[in-house]
Amino acid sequence: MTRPAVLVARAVFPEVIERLAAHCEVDVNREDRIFTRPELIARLAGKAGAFITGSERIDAELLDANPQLRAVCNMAVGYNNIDVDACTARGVLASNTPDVLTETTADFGFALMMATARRIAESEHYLRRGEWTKWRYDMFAGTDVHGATLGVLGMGRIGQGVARRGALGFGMKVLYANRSRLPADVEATLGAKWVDKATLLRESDHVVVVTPYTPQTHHLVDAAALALMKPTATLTNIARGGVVDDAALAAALKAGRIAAAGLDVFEGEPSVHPALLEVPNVVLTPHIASASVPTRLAMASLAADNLLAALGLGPAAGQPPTPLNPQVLARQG
Ligand code: 8YV
Repeated sequence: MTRPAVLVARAVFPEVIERLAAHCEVDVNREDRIFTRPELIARLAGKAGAFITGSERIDAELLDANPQLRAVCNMAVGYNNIDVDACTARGVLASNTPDVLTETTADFGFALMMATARRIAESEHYLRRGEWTKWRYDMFAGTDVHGATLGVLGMGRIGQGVARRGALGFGMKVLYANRSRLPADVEATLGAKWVDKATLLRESDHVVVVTPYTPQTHHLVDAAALALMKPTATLTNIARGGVVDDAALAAALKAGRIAAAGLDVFEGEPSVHPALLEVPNVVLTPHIASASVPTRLAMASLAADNLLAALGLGPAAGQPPTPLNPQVLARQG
C-alpha cells in the first residue's frame, strides 16, 4: 500500500513528526517561514492531508486547487482560519484541538487580567528603566481582583475556566454574556449570572473576552462598548484579534476611559496597532495563552491523531477524535 503524503505546514515537536512519519510521507516546513498563499497551495500538491496552525487559511480556492486533499487538521481550538463549509462540501475532514488547552489558556487569561489590574508590566518597565528611587503611597496602585465583578464575554470551555478561577479562587462575582445560557447546575457552581452584553460591560470591574471570532463577533468590543465600561475597569482579550476594535481600545486607554487592558491577540497579528505600543496601561503578549510545554505538545499530538485517523491510519483509523465536520466521515463510511 502506498503511504499517503502529508504537509506539516509549520515547525512542530519532532516526536509528533516522527509519529506521522511512521505512517505517511511527511513534508515538513522545517525553516518555519510562513508560506505565502501560492506557496501553500503549491506545497499541498499531491498531499492527502495537512497539519496546519492558525497561520494557514483553508478556503474554497485552496481546496479546489488541491482536490486530492482529504483532511486539514488545525493545531488550535479556534478555527476561523478554516472555511469548514467549503471543506464539508468537498468531503474534506477538518479538525481542531479542543479541551487539551482549556485550563492552560484559562490560567493565562486570569494571569493577564491580574497583570493588567495590578499594573505588573508597567511597573516592571519602570523599574528596569531605573526610575524607582522611592516608595510612594499611590505608586502603581491598581484595582483589586479579589471580590470584584468579573465579566466573561463568551462562556465556552475557556470562559468557564476563567469564571471558575474568579469565583472559586478569588471570590469574584461572575457575570457572563453568551448566545446560550449555561445549565443551571453550572451557573450555580460558578455563581454566574447570564446578562446581556451592555449590562456586563456596565457592571463588570474586569471584562475578559473569550468568544470565537466569527462575522457576528467582529468588533464585539468597539468604541460604543468601551464607552459603557467603568473608568476603573480592565479589558482582557485572549480570544482573537478582531473581536476587539484595537484602534478604539487604544483611544479609550489613552483617554483614560478605561483603566487598563491585557491583550494576547491582535487585529492583523503579528502586527500590533501602533497606538497600542504608545500607551503604558496595556499589557501585550504575543499570542501565548496556550503556550505551556505540555499543552502545546498535547495540541500537536491531537492534531496528528486527527490527521492519521482521518486518513484511515493508526490505532483510531477512521475515527478522528475531534472532527469539526463529522458528517464527512459518515459519507466516507
Ligand atoms: C494557538 C489559539 O496557539 O488554539 C487556539 O485557538 O489561539 C492558540 O492556542 C494558535 O492559534 C496557533 O495555532
